[in-house]
Amino acid sequence: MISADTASTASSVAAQADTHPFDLMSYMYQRREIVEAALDASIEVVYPEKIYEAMKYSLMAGGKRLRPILCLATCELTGGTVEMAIPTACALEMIHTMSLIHDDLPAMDNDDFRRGKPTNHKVYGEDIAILAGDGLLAYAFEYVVEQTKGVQPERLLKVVSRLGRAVAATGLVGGQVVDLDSEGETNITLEKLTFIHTHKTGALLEASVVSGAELANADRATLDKLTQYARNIGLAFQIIDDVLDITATCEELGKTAGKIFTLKK
Ligand code: GRG
Repeated sequence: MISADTASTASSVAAQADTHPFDLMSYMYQRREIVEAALDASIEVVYPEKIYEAMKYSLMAGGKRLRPILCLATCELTGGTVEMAIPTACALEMIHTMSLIHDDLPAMDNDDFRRGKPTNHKVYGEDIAILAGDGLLAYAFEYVVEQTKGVQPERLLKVVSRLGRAVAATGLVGGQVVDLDSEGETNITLEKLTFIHTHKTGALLEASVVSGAELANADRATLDKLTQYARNIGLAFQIIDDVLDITATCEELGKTAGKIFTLKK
């Protein structure tokens, strides 16, 4: 059941769409600008400068900002505001960025380029890159709790718990472990591949979509529908990511292309 609030938001969105067709590209562009400014302001470079610079280097290195935009979008869609969701949106990007820093390390994917720039460990060394990832992960949780305003405390707790679940062995970490274990496997099962995709990529996308609505106090039925939507876009996203890995150039991707073939020996 969709609540009266959600229904009235949906009908006012529909009414607006009649007179002003929704322009997805300009919505994404405008929200991306808001996210960029909030991320830039989120980290102050203080002593010991080296670690804050390393954290900021990867956080501000570009990227589509898909996860924060999804979080803002579902919050707005279900009757909330950008202000309510922006701390969670930034935290999602901090978590995503830390996972990229660690994924690029020699112990994992061993990549030299990310988002069109040298990877964190290439600039700051492996020790600082590990710590920059750790720093971003811990700060993401502090940031959500300290900066979120105008949200019911129990909803905020749900969001914090959801973020934790998306990052832990139940999410990104579990997906990465199975991915590492599968290196060199030429006959990977669909079940295993789906596990990797839904955990390594899908878990954080799902948290991004559902957290926005959670912050806006959406009802259970709306959260369930958004969860289903998020699972589908998570899989679609990963399929496109894998296709681009084969069809796009290093310049277009901003990272090493063809990793699927080079890693699976
Ligand atoms: C989270 C504690 C913790 C550890 C990290 C390394 C690791 C465990 C997990 C790997 C996660 C990973 C790198 C998943 C790949 C996700 C993916 C498809 C990234 C690309 O996302 P885009 O296209 O990138 O949104 P941009 O650069 O646009 O943000």
